[in-house]
Amino acid sequence: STVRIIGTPMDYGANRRGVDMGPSAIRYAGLADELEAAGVDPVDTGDLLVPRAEARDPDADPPTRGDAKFLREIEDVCSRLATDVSETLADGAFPLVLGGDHSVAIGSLNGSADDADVGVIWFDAHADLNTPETSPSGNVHGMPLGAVLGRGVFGQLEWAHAPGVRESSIAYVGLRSIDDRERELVQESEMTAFTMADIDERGITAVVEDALAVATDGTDGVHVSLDLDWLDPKTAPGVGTPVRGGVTYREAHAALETISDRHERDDVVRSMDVVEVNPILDEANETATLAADLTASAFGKRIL
Ligand code: DIR
Ligand code: MN
Ligand code: MN
Ligand code: MN
Repeated sequence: STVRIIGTPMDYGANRRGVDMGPSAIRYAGLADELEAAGVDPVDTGDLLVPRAEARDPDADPPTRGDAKFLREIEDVCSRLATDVSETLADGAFPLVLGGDHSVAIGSLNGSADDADVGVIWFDAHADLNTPETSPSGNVHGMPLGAVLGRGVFGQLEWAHAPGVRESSIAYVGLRSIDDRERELVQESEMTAFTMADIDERGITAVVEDALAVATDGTDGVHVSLDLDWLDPKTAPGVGTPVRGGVTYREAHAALETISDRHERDDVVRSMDVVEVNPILDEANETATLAADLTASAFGKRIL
């Protein structure tokens, strides 16, 4: 099967801090070779054009719209990314999106759910369910699920809202950092939220199997979104918003192997993004290397 690698060097959602270099770092870590070794046929389509903020017309509207920073720039990139992702699926290939900050998932999910009902597995320390109305930071990387669900002002933005993604088909795995207002939103929602405490209690494999059950029930396929800050910062230091107490190296591999075991049986996964690798904050590219390894595990790489 063909996996199309789509680099999206966007840093607008994380307030411009170096996460735009993520796609290069993950490629440099050997992603294509790892995927080939896993038995898939990777085709790298290069990077989407992400205009530099420095090139912005100084007379244009200011970069902050309401309480979301760089929302116009993010709209431009995510709209093009959505088209690339849906065309990739129409060609019978698998879209693998390399971020960039997590706002790229607005584009991936709009593309993946363009013509389908899509379940979501969200591997992240954070809930990413804010909207411009609730965000404490104004950073859109804390809002991609709020956006695709059409919450708040996103309900009026067609490029952001993805009606093919239903709340009840979304499962979080590994939550441990939720804003006060977001906590209520998660609790009142129909989403399934597995926190780090659930992983402690039940083990990662059982939790991921349950997440797969949620995301496959009544959908045409699953989108896997992997934010590297899901892992413990000792293992994945190269991220912009590290939170102690994340999953270990082994748990992360077991999680993605569980996804690929299920995919090999039922062909359930249709798209994936790997986001928030920040080479400026990394130590000798180890977080990018981990991102490449985990992605290969998701596509079937095994020890034996
Ligand atoms: C926080 C941080 N919830 C925010 N979000 C992050 O700014 O909305 N998401 N870091 O990945
Ligand atoms: Mn995230
Ligand atoms: Mn995160
Ligand atoms: Mn839309």
